[in-house]
Amino acid sequence: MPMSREWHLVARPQGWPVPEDFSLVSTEIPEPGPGQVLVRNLFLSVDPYMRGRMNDAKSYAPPYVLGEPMLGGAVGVVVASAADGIAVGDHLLHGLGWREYALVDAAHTVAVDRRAAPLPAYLGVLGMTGLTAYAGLLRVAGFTEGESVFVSGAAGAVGSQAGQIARLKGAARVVGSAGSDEKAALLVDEYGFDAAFNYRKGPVAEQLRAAAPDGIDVYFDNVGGEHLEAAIGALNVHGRAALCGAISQYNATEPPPGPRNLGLLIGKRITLSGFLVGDHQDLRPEFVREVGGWLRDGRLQYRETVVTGIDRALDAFLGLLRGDNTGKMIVALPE
Ligand code: NAP
Ligand code: FER
Repeated sequence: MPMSREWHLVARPQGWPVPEDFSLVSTEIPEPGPGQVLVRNLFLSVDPYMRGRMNDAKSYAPPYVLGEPMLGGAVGVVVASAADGIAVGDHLLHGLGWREYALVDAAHTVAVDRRAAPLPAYLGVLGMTGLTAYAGLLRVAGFTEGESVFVSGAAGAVGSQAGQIARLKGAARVVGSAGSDEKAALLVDEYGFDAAFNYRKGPVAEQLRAAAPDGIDVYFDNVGGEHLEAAIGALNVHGRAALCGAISQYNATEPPPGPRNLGLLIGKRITLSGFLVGDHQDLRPEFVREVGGWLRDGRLQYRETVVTGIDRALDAFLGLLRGDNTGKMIVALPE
């Protein structure tokens, strides 16, 4: 009998997750009940926020349950349907990733069109990470034409898109940071950033000052910690920071020290705004229209790092936390 494999969390990671915290489990493939569809997953998303859901801590998303399959974005093809309006062969976006076959309530799926875009794009550039970049830069930070922008995590899915949106919307200067010389070069050569640096090569504050000598008006923060402190130092009067993520702290076992220069917010009238993409779904139609247009015109570039095989999904997730990816990290499950 064909079986479905799925990744379970079996122990809560302390610090960096290790393979022993997870288990790849085989289960029988279920039949859809009324209103349900059975989806053969084709592409899984692994995302930094999943690290937070591995902790037993109250947060915006509930913790993963020990001994049960983990959750996450996925795109797949319907192989059996007991739901009105959904047919075998349809492609759907849904939230039951980390597994080969998903039994999903039709109400919790979104149809995707693979002729309009390659399927993994619905997890990245036209999906959750893309909307995060769009909403964070344009709505949360309130970026306007002629401003200077600094993006951390800039070679990743969200960051590479945030920086390019700033450029396409008329930024005076776009600066990015990333974790290798190759990634920094990519930001300038392929994504059109004005300057970029490798944060591993020296203090962020110094490298940022050299890259943005006239300061910055907007900071898109994917990293937190030293990056946030450096950005507060570089922000101009009335500057804004959109706090998107703090990946430098996701595996910390002690609370990290906050930026030591929060006093600067007062005189510079700086605003720091945390946000969740889920609160900005109303922007989706506008986001898809505008980003879809840039993709068709070749004005927006994106990369994906694709890891193949359900048995390698955990490697993909751990690699994401280490920075093995350039652009969106995707797990492909070929048919
Ligand atoms: P990503 O940037 O594609 O991948 C994560 C990247 O983080 C890695 O490639 C790595 O790149 C970098 N990184 C790892 N450890 C780091 C450290 N100590 N210091 C600096 N960089 C480090 O992931 P993503 O999905 O686009 O997410 C980016 C950020 O946005 C994350 O913080 C995520 O939690 C957040 N996010 C927030 C929302 C929201 O609604 N608020 C939505 C989506 C994502 P390097 O090689 O450059 O180190
Ligand atoms: C992330 C991906 C998604 C993240 C947050 C979200 C902070 C938010 C999702 C939501 O709006 O529910 O990596 O990190």
